[in-house]
Amino acid sequence: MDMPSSSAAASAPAAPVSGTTVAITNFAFSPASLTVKVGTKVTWTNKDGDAHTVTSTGSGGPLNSPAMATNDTFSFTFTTPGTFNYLCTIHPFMTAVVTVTP
Ligand SMILES: [Cu+2]
Repeated sequence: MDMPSSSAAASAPAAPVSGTTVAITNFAFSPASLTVKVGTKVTWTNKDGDAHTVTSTGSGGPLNSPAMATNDTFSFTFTTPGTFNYLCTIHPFMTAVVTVTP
């Protein structure tokens, strides 16, 4: 679990799929498909100038963020395995999925 602590320039858009962060940028979730193990805390960060939400598709889903302003974050810890589809309720064309494995 070595984490580079250097503050060296992060100019490359490195987005490891194994990470637990999702960026919201250019009206899209990145990565749009994230796989994590159960118990993982996933954090979304709104990098856009527009507000977005992280909201489970359909009813009764666990994801239900408030509208996130620029640079706001929203975190959720997935405690059950499954496939969790979500979208931005303000821009419903923004869809993505988190797959939680046992
Ligand atoms: Cu949005």
